[in-house]
Amino acid sequence: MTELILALDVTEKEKALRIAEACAPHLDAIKLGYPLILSSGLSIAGELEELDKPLIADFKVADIPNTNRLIAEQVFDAGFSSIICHGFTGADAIKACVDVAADYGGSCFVVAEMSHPGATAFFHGGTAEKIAALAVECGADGIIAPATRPERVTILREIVGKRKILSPGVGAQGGDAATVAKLVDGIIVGRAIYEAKDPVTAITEFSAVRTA
Ligand code: O7M
Repeated sequence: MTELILALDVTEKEKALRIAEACAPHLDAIKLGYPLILSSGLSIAGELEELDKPLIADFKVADIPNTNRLIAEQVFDAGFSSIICHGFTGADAIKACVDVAADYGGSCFVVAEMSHPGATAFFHGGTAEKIAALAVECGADGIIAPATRPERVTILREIVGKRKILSPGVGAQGGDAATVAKLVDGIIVGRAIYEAKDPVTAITEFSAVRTA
């Protein structure tokens, strides 16, 4: 079974709440990031809590350990159950997020490799592999790896073993849901759902991965 995570990058609060509520029965978690939180405020997390779905904070935290800790505390205090941080900042910075997540009984995921074309400039050549290994070493719950490059996901799986892989890049970025779902623990889908004429019909199609 693969989880279906909705990337709710909708900058209009009422629309975001409407889509989240309508799609909730078909998803396993909702990922919120800068687009929605900068437009609606962190309190949107509290408003989504009544849907009773795990909320993932995608701030791709990438600072010194103390600042990472302060950010992570705000995130979990706001009601999120997971935080996503970057890994290139090193073990101590990752650990700061992992430790706060553990204090709150939450999870921490580390970006190992990104999905867009330009990501290859810095993530390839061994860097993504190193970040994935560091994520394991730091006790992170899993990594983020690109649905646009299933062959890379397979390589990173070798490194992280049973830790979770969450994978964005399905749909709008060209990744194929069924192919990637076989390799990962969760697929992250945004525009292909929230920009669809009927988001519920769209998410229902993706939700096949939850039972496959
Ligand atoms: O399906 P999309 O392309 O509309 O949205 C994908 C979401 O995943 C969107 O919220 C991106 O910010 C995010 N994402 C990527 O697309 N690629 C990455 O490499 C990493 C992420 C991500 O979620 O990082 C945690």
